Amino acid sequence: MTDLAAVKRALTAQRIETPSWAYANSGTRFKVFAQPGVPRNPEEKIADAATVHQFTGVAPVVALHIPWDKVDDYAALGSYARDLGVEIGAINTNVFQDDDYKLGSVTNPDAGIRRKATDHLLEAIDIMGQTGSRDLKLWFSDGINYPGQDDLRDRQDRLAAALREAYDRLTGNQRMLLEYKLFEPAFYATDVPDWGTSYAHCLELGERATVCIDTGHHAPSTNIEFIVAFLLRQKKLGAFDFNSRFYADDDLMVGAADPFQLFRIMYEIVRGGALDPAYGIAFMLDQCHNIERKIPAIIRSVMNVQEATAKALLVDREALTRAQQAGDVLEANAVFMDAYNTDVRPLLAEVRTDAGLDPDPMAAYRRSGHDEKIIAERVGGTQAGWGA
Ligand code: PSV
Ligand code: MN
Repeated sequence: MTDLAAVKRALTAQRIETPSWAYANSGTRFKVFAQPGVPRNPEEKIADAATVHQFTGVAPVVALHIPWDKVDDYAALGSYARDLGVEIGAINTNVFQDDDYKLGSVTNPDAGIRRKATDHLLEAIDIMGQTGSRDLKLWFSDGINYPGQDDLRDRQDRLAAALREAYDRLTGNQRMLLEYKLFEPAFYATDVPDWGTSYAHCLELGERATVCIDTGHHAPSTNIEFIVAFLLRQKKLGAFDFNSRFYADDDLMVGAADPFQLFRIMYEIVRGGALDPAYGIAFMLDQCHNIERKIPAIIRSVMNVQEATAKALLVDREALTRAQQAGDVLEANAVFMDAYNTDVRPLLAEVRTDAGLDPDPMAAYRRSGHDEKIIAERVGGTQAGWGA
């Protein structure tokens, strides 16, 4: 039997981190469609994150991307965020948008460019000190397009050296999250293509280094929940970048393309005792809203994660274990699917009402007139955008 009060407590305590860049204009390599009301600076992105938190109650952290969110005074940005009721979360580094990085950043054959890229990682750690952020999030676009273009193994050595330098700079509760991605922008070989590569580097670095799973960064049909279970067992899972994909790294709303996969992932989180924020996993979104309104898309994404989590919490673990141990394949699968097929929306509505929130965040946002307000207010200036 599932303890409903415990399920509600877990859902109330859940924390989801939203990405500053998801509030900005974004697009594909073919076109960025500008939207009215889009933030013009990091403060307005943080204000949008605070709005999402206001309607959902479970998104009190916003991740920054440097230099997209570059400001003169990060401590002031941190207190601005806190005044709005949110904290600054992971500091994401960007060593993929400078001409120098054409042949790579920390794995570039040129030592001067490697130095520049590594210095950016160190700069991000300094920023973490000022914002009070715990997590340094690293994703490298590094890789090669043609066989023979560079030495695969030397590139691993260069990567390890840069990671070591950054790792040794971490203090206090600071951690390093190493994200992997199968391909893109490099097409033939990527220097951190998969969880195994990330895991091996993290293992070599030490306990502050853990893997970040971006759900969009795998080959089709990859069993992501297996990776979750494996890394949790090794205490090497540090974060998610949630989003969904149909084809490649689509960055669509999490839970939109494959809600069943999200449920399976969240089940492994619950099974591994890793849902509690005290466990230390950062449940981040990494999405782009190219054609839909951004704030409600992020509210919807947060709700999708909540729904998958609620279903995962409803799995009758005792009945599941009994069926598994009896080798009752169909019963075990039925127990699992019963939870997935439960309509958890009334339960989540109750959780929200208990927390003093509107039970329907999408409708509440629509009614609030906030979208119209930011469209009217945010005129003039330069809209923030992916890559700017
Ligand atoms: C790369 O595709 C990635 O997932 C990394 O997390 C980047 O920092 C982010 O997207 C930028 O949008
Ligand atoms: Mn990502």
